[in-house]
Amino acid sequence: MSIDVTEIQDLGPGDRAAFFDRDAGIEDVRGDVREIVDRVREEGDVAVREYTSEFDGVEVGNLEITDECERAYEDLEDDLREAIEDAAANVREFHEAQLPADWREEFGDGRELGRRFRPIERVGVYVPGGSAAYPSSAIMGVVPAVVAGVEHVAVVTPPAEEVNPATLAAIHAAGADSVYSVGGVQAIAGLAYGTETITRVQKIVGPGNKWVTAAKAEVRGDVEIDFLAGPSEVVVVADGTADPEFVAAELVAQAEHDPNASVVAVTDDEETANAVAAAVDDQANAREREDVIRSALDNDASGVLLARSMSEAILFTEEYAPEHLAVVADDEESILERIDSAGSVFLGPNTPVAAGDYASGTNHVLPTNGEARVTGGLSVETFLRSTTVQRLSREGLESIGETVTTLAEAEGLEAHAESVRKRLER
Ligand code: HSO
Ligand code: ZN
Repeated sequence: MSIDVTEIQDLGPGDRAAFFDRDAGIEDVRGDVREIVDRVREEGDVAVREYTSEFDGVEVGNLEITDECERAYEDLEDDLREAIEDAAANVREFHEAQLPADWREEFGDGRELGRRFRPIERVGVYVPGGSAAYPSSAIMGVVPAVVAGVEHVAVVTPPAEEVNPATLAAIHAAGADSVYSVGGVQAIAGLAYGTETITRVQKIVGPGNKWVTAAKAEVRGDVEIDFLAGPSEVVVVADGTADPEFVAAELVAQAEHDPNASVVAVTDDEETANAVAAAVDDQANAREREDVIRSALDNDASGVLLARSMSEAILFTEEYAPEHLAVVADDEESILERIDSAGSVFLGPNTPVAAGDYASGTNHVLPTNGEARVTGGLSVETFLRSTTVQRLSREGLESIGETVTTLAEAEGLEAHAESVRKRLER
């Protein structure tokens, strides 16, 4: 079975909807999720342990495993520990560059106004386990929180017969304060409402499967969340100058994450389109996770698309709003100029998405399912709140006094007007 090239102009409304209205399937599990959340909320640790035994098949001893993470870090092979440290250092550096400075400015006629940034006090980071146990995701979730200055960073990660030691080590290296051996819906509920062991947090971030994502949607409102991060996505925009092997490698790489991943190449060059489709097929054959890759390639939101012009390719991409956007073309910057909706952008032939997945320093926890239309990925700002600050001089109060009293009276809020007049009359 090979992957076909489809012309964008031939896509019917149903095909277009499959590309543009992607859905992580979380609505299907909302009912079951609600039940689990409610029980954890009412029964705490007892419910957490029962669900862990039921869903993970593990009887956990200590729910808290903070010290085990430190031990895993110390026992890890040197090259893996160094790779974790290198990646974490780059992620730290990039996120430190994002730290906003507090500011105050004089806005003419006596209004001194500014903004101040302070970290949220307690946050929870979900680090996936199982076949998607990613040490890199521990770094991506925890490091920005630490850089933002969050005082208490809790991590939850599912237990298993043998939890990936690199994941535990990365959680420690990233700088988490407390780590709990719990995953799935019960972990999100534990963080949202607290249990005897788990301290409740104010914001929950991080990727997860559809259960975890549905649980985040369920507790949203009682606790802040980042956004709903679903299976991986990439759109590669390429012209006739792109190397089809590289383009195909991007599709195959993100496809290996999840049978529900969505991967697209879009180009205005027919020869490139055909070569990419052939290369995807070839490369998929050679990969260990071929089954996962083939399922992802089979998705209705995946494919190799031929556009009549780069403009058509760009419009398609903007409407898709992919998690990852790679641009491999003669003039990448002018293409990027015309695309606003993407979680993270990779420009040029030497910039594989895997670089950002692991080690260049940008964050890989990114909006999927078109959420890139309204939000960016995890960043230092995810963990900050801003406060506005002001001081008016006598002239400042005089200059806006009448505007305030007129509007206050129009709203029937006489006491507001009076609080200004009292001062002006002095
Ligand atoms: N590409 C994933 C992140 C990841 N890649 C983790 C490798 N490990 C986010 O969509
Ligand atoms: Zn990846």
